[in-house]
Amino acid sequence: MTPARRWLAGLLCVVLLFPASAAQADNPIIQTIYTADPAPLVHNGRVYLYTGHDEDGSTWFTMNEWRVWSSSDMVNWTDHGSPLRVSSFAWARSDAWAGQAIHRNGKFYWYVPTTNRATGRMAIGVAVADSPTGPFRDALGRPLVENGEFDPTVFIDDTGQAYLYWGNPNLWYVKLNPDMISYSGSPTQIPLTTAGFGTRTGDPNRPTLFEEGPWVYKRNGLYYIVFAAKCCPEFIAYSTAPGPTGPWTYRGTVMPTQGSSFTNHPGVIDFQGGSYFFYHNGALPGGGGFTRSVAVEKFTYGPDGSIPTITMTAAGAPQVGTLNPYTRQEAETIAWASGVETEPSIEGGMNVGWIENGDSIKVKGVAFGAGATSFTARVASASGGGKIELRLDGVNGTLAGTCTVPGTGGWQAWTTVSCPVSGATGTRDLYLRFTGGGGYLFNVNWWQFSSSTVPYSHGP
Ligand SMILES: [Ca+2]
Ligand SMILES: [Ca+2]
Repeated sequence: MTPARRWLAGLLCVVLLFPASAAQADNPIIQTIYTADPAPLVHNGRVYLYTGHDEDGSTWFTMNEWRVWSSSDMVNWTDHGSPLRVSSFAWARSDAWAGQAIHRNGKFYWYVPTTNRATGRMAIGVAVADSPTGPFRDALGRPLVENGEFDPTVFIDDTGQAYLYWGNPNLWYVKLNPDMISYSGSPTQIPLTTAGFGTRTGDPNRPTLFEEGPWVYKRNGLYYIVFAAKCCPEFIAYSTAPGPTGPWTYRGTVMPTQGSSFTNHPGVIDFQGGSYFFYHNGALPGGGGFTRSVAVEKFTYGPDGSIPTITMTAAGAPQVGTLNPYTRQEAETIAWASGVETEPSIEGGMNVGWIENGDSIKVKGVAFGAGATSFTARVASASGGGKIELRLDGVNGTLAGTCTVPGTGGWQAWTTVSCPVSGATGTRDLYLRFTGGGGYLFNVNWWQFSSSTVPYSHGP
């Protein structure tokens, strides 16, 4: 943990002392690190969210790795760590900037801009994996395409033809081959006309609003390009077209300049009947233009396919469904974290760590039903351990149980602890509140409630 991170953790604790604001806040959706450049992907009933990672205390775009998160309900997000980093590309030097992943033929292709060590220019690499959470490997051992521009977005049309778009200051595309790691033809510019991309005043070199960060998709027969507009600060705008390469018509603002980051980056999906807009801002403590955080809002398209103007909120998107506490849930599945961080676990996946007295994790919309009777957690501690308080509806809410965590002889020396639970009924927000002495107390890998209720029985 860096001093800056410790400072951030402390500030997050302070934020939670103001329950009026904290109780409703689920945006930004990641609190354990700074994240940027969201790229959501819907696959098999989950949203996989690919992001960059702004290092703590950055004063430039200091970004060494990409990260993956996922959710089935848009509010509780599981941390899948970093399955791709600059060092995954032997030819890359630095700059894990804004990419996007897509699924095709059972594989996941992640297009990312990074700086080519040999040329010193931004290039676009492609990584491939068998799972949306990786591990990803460099598919080519060289850039897929390189012209010094960046911010790739990828799209597969109904015809099966795939397109890769990217660019700043220009806007380029190539037609990807079905293997998704090669292309036919040459990189081609999309003409940046004011009719297509709006009018920018005051910069004769850039007459249109298009700046960077394109996000291309098709919905109800209409092609969309959502992009970061103007600079700086940026806002988010969009254009539409009857085909994948145009001609584009400028349609206006998606999100005004807001949120104390001078950049922004769009990601748009439909999920479980709703439409969602991902973006980033500087809303976390210590946040700003180089310490950004990914957030999300739900929206509804107009009857003509128009995107409404969307405002950043601290509340974020409503929950889709509920979370089942009677199956194993990862400790790193989090609606709001205060004071904790995550790390890879020797048992696979990630675990929560850096837990100190008073830290907490909120899990939203937990469906206890008729009532839980016990709680089990997978824990490890190189110190003397501590306690997990199970609080309902708020970090200081009703105490439904307390589990004691012993020292286990190591931060990755895992054991399972259980404790009785009472009063956990219905659908409630669950807070895991950690207490103990000084220093780091213990790590948590996963947890699960159980109920003595006979399944499928009704009545007393
Ligand atoms: Ca802590
Ligand atoms: Ca875990």
